[in-house]
Amino acid sequence: MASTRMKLINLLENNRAEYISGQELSNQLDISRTAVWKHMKQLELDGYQIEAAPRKGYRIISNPDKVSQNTLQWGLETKWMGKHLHHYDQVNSTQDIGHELAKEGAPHGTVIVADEQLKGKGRKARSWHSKKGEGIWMSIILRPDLAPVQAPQITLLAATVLAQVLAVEGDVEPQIKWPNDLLIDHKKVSGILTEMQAEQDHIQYIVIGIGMNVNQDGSKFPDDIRYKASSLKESTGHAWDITKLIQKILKKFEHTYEVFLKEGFKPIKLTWEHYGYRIDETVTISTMKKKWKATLVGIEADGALQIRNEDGSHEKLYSAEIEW
Ligand code: BT5
Repeated sequence: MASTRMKLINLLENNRAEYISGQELSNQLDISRTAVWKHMKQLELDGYQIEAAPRKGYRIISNPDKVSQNTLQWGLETKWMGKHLHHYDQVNSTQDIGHELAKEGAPHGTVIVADEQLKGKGRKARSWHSKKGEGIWMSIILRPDLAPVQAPQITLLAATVLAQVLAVEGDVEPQIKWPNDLLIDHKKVSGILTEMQAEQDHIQYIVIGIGMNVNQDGSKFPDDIRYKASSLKESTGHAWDITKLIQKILKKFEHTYEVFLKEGFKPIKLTWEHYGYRIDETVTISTMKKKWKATLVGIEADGALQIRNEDGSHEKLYSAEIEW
């Protein structure tokens, strides 16, 4: 169904200037004219404006500005990432759907996107504010051939993907606050949540959740995060096409993942450190037990944060917060 619709969109896109008759579409797609008509109705529901002129045929007048499986997959320049893609108007959390699909055997690179999340999740049972149509609320299922201890590398990899997409597309200067926050001008624009199902020595699957604030005005954030949250629109002064941004993220993710498989974690580490927030600076760090000042040095291959304490000793941290 989806691939016939994709072919139909291609035919219509390639004939934008002219009409293409129902009979011709039916011949080219090898489906009945009634089936062509049904697909057209579906495209209209997806937000395509289609003109149907008697005796002439069909033509696309305008593309949708809303996100759907079709719009996401049309023009998606990837080999495997997002080839299985599920779009929902509203979900509790795309992470939950990711786990369900992964348990049912969904392949590596399956993507879940929602317009709105009612119970968006952050780490440690925190919540993630995900209002309708304002950002990217997406989960990706990966089946890496890795040991569970290497899973944090995938979070760090994802952070470099988002930083690079923001830098290139948004012409902004993003920074990655260890371990998983993307900041622009010291405010959080994006967060990553990595969850996995693993055996002792092997990852079965990872569901990597990406939340990115895109088109919010600052005043739309709830009071408790307004001072520390921002959106791409806030940083650049204009609204963004969410579909295109998702496509860019998926393409960059696929490429970076392939680099990681070929060359290991080193290139990812270098990119991460290039974007690292306050690297070589003294910051305040807090854990459950204490709060202290230290200099951020970089990251380790196992995802740990390297710090240098005021007495010159080096330390690896696996769980801590860097204060704002
Ligand atoms: C994260 O957690 O930053 C991970 C966020 C992952 C969200 C995605 S959306 C798609 C997928 N489905 C889900 O259900 N989740 C993933 P953490 O580092 O724990 O940060 C959470 C904290 O960020 C909250 O406690 C708030 O202080 C703040 N926060 C909540 N919503 C925010 C938003 N939209 N923008 C900026 N900060 C926010």
